[in-house]
Amino acid sequence: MSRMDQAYALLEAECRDRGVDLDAACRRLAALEVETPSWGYGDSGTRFKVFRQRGVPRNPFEKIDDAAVVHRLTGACPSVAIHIPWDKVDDYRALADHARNQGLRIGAVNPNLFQDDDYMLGSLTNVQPEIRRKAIRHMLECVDIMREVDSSVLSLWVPDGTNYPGQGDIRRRKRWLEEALREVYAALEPGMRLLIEYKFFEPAFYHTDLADWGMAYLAAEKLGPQAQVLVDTGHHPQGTNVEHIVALLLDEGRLGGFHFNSRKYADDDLIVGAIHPYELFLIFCQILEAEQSDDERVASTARSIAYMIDQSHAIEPKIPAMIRSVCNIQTQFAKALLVPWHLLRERQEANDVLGAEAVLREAFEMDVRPMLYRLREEKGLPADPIKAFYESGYEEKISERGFGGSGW
Ligand code: PSV
Ligand code: MN
Ligand code: MN
Repeated sequence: MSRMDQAYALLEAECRDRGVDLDAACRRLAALEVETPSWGYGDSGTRFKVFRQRGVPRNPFEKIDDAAVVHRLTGACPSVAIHIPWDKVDDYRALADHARNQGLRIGAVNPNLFQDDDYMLGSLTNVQPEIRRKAIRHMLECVDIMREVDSSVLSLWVPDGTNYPGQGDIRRRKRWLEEALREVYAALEPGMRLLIEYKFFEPAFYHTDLADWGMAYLAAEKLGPQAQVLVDTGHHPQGTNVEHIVALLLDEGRLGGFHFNSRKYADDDLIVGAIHPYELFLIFCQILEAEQSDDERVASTARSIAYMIDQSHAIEPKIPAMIRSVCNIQTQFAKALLVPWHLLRERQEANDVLGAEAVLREAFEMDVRPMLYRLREEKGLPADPIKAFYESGYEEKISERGFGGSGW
């Protein structure tokens, strides 16, 4: 028996003692799909500097090539999100075909309401009607692109806000936003979803029109069932209990998706799971518990979550950083799969404070590497995807692209 098989057998025995079916957990892990963002493959940075790296994609087609490499090595990333106009092309069907030929599909389409000069004082909430119209037109164009690339997710982040008290009329802006979203929502086809993201500050510093989950939830609730909330893990004030937000949105059937990344201070967009792995684990605990809910609405909401990475690499080598994020997600997801829910419930009902806490913590403390190795072996994937990337020669190959590819 190999060392890994022995480790798997040990983990299996430990799981059996805790009433957890390890093979079932492995099957669920194998089905986990995580979308990677096209902008994570290009050069991006901070407001101080964008450092150019050799070999980054020069166009959206090459971003897809890099996303395909991540999928080939991890087996977990069959879709890639695009951002318009960063990924503007003449022929979106050709872009979708290019993805398909490499075993990928185009996932979420992200409109960009923050880089046009006209949007300096707001896009969908601008006091000037013609600028609001321009922003709405851009979003409708994104719905057309969704049709062409066969995407079902329109992922919206509204950067609008003000820097000073009195600069804008908060209530008028709220109504303009609602009006705009109603028009966009009406253009969605059945099966398409509008995922509404929120962020508490930046680029605006005094007030942001969609600042938190409650505002995004309210907007979604007013629009209808095809609108849901998107939780970007980096978009909350320090100390926010993100898993609580996740639980609440799940219970209301309004959790649509995630943008995973890590933050230490603000919207840092670092490698997923690099800073607060326990938080990521606890988020997955809420989701996996909800997947088994007797309430079919809650269970199906949990099963339909769009798991996406939203990372932007200033100093990291792009492809290995993306693979690291995917592996970290798989690790925390695997740990959450090892929670014995019956035992947790038992201890909660007995008001066993420490015992209940221990059930979660002990799952987090388990070494799930045998699960990950088993999964990769069964799918014919390399045991160490990052090592395999460096050995593949792909880095040398793309260095021929030279410098100058931009994520933004
Ligand atoms: C905004 O900070 C954000 O998280 C949104 O999701 C954007 O689409 C993404 O970053 C890329 O700018
Ligand atoms: Mn985001
Ligand atoms: Mn962000």
